[in-house]
Amino acid sequence: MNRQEIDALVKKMNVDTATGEVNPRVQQIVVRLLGDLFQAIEDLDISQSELWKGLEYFTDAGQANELGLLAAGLGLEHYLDLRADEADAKAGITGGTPRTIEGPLYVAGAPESVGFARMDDGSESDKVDTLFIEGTVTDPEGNIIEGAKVEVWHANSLGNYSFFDKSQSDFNLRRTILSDASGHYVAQTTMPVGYGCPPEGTTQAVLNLLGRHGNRPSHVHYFVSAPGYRKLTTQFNIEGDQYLWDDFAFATREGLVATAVDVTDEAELARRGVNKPFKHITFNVELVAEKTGAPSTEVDRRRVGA
Ligand code: MBD
Ligand code: FE
Repeated sequence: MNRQEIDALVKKMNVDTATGEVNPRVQQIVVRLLGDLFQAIEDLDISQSELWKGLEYFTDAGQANELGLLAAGLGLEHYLDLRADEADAKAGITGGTPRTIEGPLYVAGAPESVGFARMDDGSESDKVDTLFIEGTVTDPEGNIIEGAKVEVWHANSLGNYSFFDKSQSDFNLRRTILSDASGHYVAQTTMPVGYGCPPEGTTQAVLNLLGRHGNRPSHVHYFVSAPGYRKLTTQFNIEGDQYLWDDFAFATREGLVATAVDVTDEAELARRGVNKPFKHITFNVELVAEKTGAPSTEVDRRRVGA
């Protein structure tokens, strides 16, 4: 069939059959995606068995709760960032810390504090370097933003995230820090290790068939928000990781590479209240003022709240 015939067929089956109230946006999207799928079946001569394998794949991926991971791994989530950047540019919104993907592992409701938070529960203190992360939240002109909500989350020394990894304590390595009167936030935590897709999982299965790995570099996620400013979803990825520019989720971006500096100075250790050398990352955040008519930075997606 040609595209005209396919579109006519899709319409006959899914538009002309409507007897109840239609959601026009859903209809538009379903009709378009079905037409594109039928066309792909035609062009690639996709067999019945192949089609069922595909549907069974989505069943399995959904049951494994890996569809968010798949969206990251196939670059869908990064593509949406590129589109959001384009939309911002069109709306005249420039500057500020670059966005990058949320990923599938955020948990709402982390403990909140002002200025400082200890993020780790101490269970890995002997295995892994202590990391201090600090920065200032400002607008692009450098004006301090007090009371910005800085939500931070990252993986442990095995690349695993609390809640999804039930062996970790509740909200381990997840905190919400409000910037202090100087716009400053400080997090004391442990050095994250890059995430790897579950090797026997559904996402890795498709990556294997594409000849791809499923690894991320070491990174730390952020949601930063403040009244009157556009919500920022971002992360920094840490210099020196072998996957820094070979991230299976394509989240590393210019402006979002952080350097972990070794600190050994005794006076500095004492000041921080720690008894061994630590790593230090500076990650300043610039939020852009909200603008009426600008594309929304809120993404409505299902998120767990433990
Ligand atoms: C992660 O930690 C992550 O950030 C993404 C995008 C995908 C899988 C795991
Ligand atoms: Fe992550």
